[in-house]
Amino acid sequence: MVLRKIYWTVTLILCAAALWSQAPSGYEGNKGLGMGTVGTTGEDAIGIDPTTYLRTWNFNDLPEDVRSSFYRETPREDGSLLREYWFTAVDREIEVAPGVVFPAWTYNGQVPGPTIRATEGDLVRIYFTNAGTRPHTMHFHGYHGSLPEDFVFLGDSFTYEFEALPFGVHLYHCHSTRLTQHIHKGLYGVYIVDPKGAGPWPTSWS
Ligand SMILES: [Cu+2]
Repeated sequence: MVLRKIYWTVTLILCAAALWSQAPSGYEGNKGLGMGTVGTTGEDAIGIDPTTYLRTWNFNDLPEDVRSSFYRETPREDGSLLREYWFTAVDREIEVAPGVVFPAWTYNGQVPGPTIRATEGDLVRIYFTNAGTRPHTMHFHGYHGSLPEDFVFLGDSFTYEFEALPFGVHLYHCHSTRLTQHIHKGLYGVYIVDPKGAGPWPTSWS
């Protein structure tokens, strides 16, 4: 009986101490909960450097000889450009926090996928290969010529071609079902269409 009383007394004290230690006295962010920044993952872990990602479109972060394997532009008679892209869906484990690995499905090994940028009226052509483990697609918001349900099966390829319209910042993503699963696994990216006559694109932030 005495032992049982001691047991419950100690248990209550420990519970109270635990609650007290977590109570946000004079709230100071997450300090009271022992949380905060615990490290970094780095460029190699997640497939991209987030800062570089914000300044990158049409693979312009790559050396020219490497870039030409993923992107090519050709002038057209009407003054617009044909922009050609090479995209591959591939599974890849990415480290979303130190020691926390997420089995992602990616476009070209990165999440979000590479940013596509064109000017209103350009012709966009994308050679897409599915090297992943599920049927995938590329579906572009804005004008697009293909149907979302045109699944590209494992090992297959598909060419998307459409006029860049309307201008704006759009989304592209995989449209295979379950749609939410394919997007949350990492198959999405940015598709920018600049207005015609908007002038040269910036090359730096300064
Ligand atoms: Cu997919």
